[in-house]
Formats: sequence, structure tokens, C-alpha cells
Amino acid sequence: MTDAAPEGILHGVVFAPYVRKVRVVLAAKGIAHRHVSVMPGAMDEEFLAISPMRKVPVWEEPDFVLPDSSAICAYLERRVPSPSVYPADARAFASSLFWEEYADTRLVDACEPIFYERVVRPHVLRQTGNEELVQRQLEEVVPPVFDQLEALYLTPGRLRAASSPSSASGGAEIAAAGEARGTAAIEISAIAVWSPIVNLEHVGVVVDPARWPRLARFMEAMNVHPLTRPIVAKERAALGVRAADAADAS
Ligand SMILES: N[C@@H](CCC(=O)N[C@@H](CS)C(=O)NCC(=O)O)C(=O)O
Repeated sequence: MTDAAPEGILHGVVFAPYVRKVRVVLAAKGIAHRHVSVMPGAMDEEFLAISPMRKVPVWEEPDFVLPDSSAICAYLERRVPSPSVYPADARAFASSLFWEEYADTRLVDACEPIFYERVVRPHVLRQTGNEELVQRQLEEVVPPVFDQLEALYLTPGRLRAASSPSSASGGAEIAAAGEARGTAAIEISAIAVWSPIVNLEHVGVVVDPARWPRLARFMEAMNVHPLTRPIVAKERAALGVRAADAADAS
């Protein structure tokens, strides 16, 4: 967030992958905003009035309200076109939209139950997390999704236009470009894919570099990008997770 007058309010808890996606786009574009934490299980009537699907995030301006992370990111791109977080090339653009949708659905569905059982259930609901479910998710549900990201998202091919910045080398240039410019050079699909996996890292699950080398490099590059690093650091601090713990545990 900058010191400028806020242009809007972002509603949603920071640990929601969709909220994190919007936060990175806001940071990339330097859009001043206020953040109001809304927990998915504790939405009051005032919030529900601006969230017809009863979900976070919602973006609010005095005379305009917009739910849904993908709609919000597309809106912010139109509002503040530069730096762009969408590829210019038609195929790369369309491919990026597809992988954003993949991340928001298939990847989130694979990752979120693990975060829920290890964080939300014990620390928010004060219940015992279901570690059996976590293990099943880690053994049976997450690997095929990571396989697809490795082979189809991070490898140029018919499902991934080669001009996309994150496709060729598993994302190393994402960080390099970001460091060089001190700003964006991240595209929306990369933000969307990175975000749910951050929640896995928060609970000690890291991408195995021996099994998914491109995805592991992609996460490393994304995590050190100047736009994402402060966001992740604050979340880790809030959860009491040290960076070293996230990297060591599996
Ligand atoms: N397609 C929506 C999905 C939003 C979503 O599912 N948010 C979750 C939080 S991670 C939520 O609010 N869930 C509340 C519920 O389903 O009751 C987006 O991209 O914003």
C-alpha cells in the first residue's frame, strides 16, 4: 500500500489465494487501497450486500463494487494499464487467462483443503485438523495437478504460448526482470499459480525439486520477486512461520 489516498477497499482475508492474487496486482500497479479482512466463515450483512456469491475478495469504490478476483484484476488492468500484468500477444494473453482459471479452480481445490486442515480448523475453528485427509490430498490429489503445471504450464507447447514470460525457464526470468525494473514483469497466470502454492508453503509443504524441477524453480523465483516477497513475509510473520521452516519441511 502507498501513502496516496486510497482508490478503493479490498475486502478479504490475506490467506485466501484469490485475495493474494489481487494484492500482487495492486502492488504491481501501485494502486493505493485500504484492506479490510473478511473471513469466509464470518461475513456480516453489510459484506454480503456487496458479495452476491458470498465469497472474498470484493473490490469496493464509493460508487462501484466488484466481486471475483479475476474480474477485479481485469478491471485494475484497464484502470491502470501500465505496468501490464497481461501478455500483449493474443495467444499468450488467452493462454494466461486459461491458466489463471486453472489455478483458481483445479489448483486451489487441490491445495486449500490442506491449508484448511492445518491452519483454519485448528487455529480459527479450534478443532482438530484431519491429518489423514491432508496426507490423502498430498499423495493423491496434489501430484497430478503439479504434473500438469510442470508439463503443460511451465513447458512451452500447444497449451502454453511460448512468448509468455513464465513459460520458458520455469520462471527464473520473472525474478530477474522484476529485480532489474524493481517492479512488475509478472503476468496474471504466474500470480494465480503461485498464490495457492504459497498456502502449501505456509503449512510446511514445498514443491519437490526432484519431481517437479520447473515448478520448484518457478516458486523460488516468484517468492523472491520484489512484489511478492513483502506480502509473503508479512503472512509468514502473522502465522509464525519462519522462511527456513517453510523451505525445510515437506
Ligand atoms: N472465483 C472467485 C472465488 C472466490 C472464493 O472462492 N473465495 C473463497 C475464499 S478462498 C470464499 O470466499 N469462500 C467462502 C465460501 O465459499 O463460503 C474469485 O476468483 O474471487
